[in-house]
Amino acid sequence: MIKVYGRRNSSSVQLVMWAINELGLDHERLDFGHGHASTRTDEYLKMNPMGRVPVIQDGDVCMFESAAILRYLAATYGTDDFWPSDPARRGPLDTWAEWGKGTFTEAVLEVFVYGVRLPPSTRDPAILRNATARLIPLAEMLDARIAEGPWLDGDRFSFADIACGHILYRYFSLDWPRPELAHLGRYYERLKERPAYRDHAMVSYEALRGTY
Ligand SMILES: N[C@@H](CCC(=O)N[C@@H](CS)C(=O)NCC(=O)O)C(=O)O
Repeated sequence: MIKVYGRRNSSSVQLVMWAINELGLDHERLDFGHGHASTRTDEYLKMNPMGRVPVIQDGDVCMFESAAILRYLAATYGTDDFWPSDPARRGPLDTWAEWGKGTFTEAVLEVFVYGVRLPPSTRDPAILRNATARLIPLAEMLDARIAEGPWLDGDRFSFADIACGHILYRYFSLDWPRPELAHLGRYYERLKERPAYRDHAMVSYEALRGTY
């Protein structure tokens, strides 16, 4: 049984929960982090000295950093489609996983912080203009990359789709001047057909409004 420490409305927790459910793993999630149990106790800080969510415990394995957790789960429990054993196939996919969880997600989160976390009185439109200028070219890159599809590894759904796709709920549900990108739109529609995505990545962020 895998234990996940982290609140459902954290995008990093969503990445891990989507992976666990996509892989059909036995698990229990405990509400920790903003508005829930504290991540600042000695006990929690022993698991993650950053005091952030998520953390997982799987037997003797205790880990933080959602992208590392995704790779651990994929390598331990994934099929060869989900986590290719051939480095020549996995490496280029991992490039997109790294880019998706790092560069792309960080840019989406700038728009998220502006539109959701900041109280309206502190929203400077220049923040949104800068965030949009950063995000649009990245979204265009993902649109071009997924044009062949249906998944980042062609017909095979993999860990890289989770790293890139987990943040698309926020990308598509936030109110911002989103460009019309047909391939990316269709990719999101395909993700929404996956029950584990609907249940664990499409999670309301209403409780986070104005909490910065
Ligand atoms: N790079 C880390 C980021 C962890 C992180 O910043 N988590 C946020 C939520 S997405 C957090 O812990 N926020 C404070 C809290 O919930 O108490 C990861 O991917 O796991």
